[in-house]
Amino acid sequence: MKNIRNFCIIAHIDHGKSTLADRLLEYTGSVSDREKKDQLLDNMDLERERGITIKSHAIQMDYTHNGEQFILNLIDTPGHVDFSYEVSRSIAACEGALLIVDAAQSIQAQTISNLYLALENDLEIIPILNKVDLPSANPEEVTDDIVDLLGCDSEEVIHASGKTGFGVDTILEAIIDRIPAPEGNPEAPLQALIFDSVYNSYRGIETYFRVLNGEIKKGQRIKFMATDNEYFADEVGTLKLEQVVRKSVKTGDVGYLITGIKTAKEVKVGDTITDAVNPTTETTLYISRILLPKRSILISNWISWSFRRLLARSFIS
Ligand SMILES: Nc1nc2c(ncn2[C@@H]2O[C@H](COP(=O)(O)OP(=O)(O)OP(=O)(O)O)[C@@H](O)[C@H]2O)c(=O)[nH]1
Ligand SMILES: [Mg+2]
Repeated sequence: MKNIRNFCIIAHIDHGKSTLADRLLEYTGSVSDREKKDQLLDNMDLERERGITIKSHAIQMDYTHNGEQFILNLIDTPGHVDFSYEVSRSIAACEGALLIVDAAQSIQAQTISNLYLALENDLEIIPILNKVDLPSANPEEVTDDIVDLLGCDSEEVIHASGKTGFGVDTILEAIIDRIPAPEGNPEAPLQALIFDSVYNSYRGIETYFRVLNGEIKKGQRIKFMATDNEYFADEVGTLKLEQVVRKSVKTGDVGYLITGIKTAKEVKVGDTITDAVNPTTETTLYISRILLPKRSILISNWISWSFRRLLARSFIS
């Protein structure tokens, strides 16, 4: 468990989340040359047609760092405001977030609102100044904006380009060093958080979850706590580019579950999966844990940043 990192990628629309995810997948050898294509995780027809992310997409990468094996679970999220609910669910399954900011466009509305969601869930934030290859990039000024917003040091802001792959090694190192490993008790009764689900016409609903305590095993009799419905775990596994069937998915990890459920209503995002015979006594309080102190620091940083920007602009004009 100490070698697992769960993180999401958040940003304003088009700041380059899915493209940077491509580079992370390539660098870690998670895609073969044959499988490579732009914005690989945008696998819905509509996403590919429009070049935007609509659903969150989870994928697992294996990565060796200083001779140690790590499992990195990445969740790419949509940047468009209409999909913020998607983002909030993904955030709840992670310990850290890559906050991407376009070096030409700087901080925008969804940068801030997605950052709020991440801070409310107490995620470790890794700020990334992306698209530094652009001729219109303004790295110094935008780094200052990020520093002002987060109250971090400028050295913590990683300069990167999803186009050229610059900075990807530094990002992976930061994921391992700065994002905490998941906590949880592998011996406790199963407690897993549902963060997403998709409908598959052959297999019924695929439920995506993050195991908080215990483990979920193939063939286990499980219960969804909010609906009180019981099912058999017909298949469990982890999420590589293709799903990988496993005998069990353990504490701290992210995976999928197939139970033969056909109606989407039965799977509620935010619900807890537990063992039917030996249920957990914990309830998941993941969605929207409000950490007021952090939020107020952020708001005051934001106000001072906007104010300084306004002053700078009036000087220029
Ligand atoms: N020059 C340059 N272009 C980039 C870079 N990263 C992404 N782009 C381009 O920016 C556009 C948006 O990239 P995406 O990766 O789809 O952005 P996104 O943040 O995933 O977008 P949404 O999921 O729709 O919010 C695409 O045309 C990319 O080719 C970069 O580092 N440099
Ligand atoms: Mg995207």
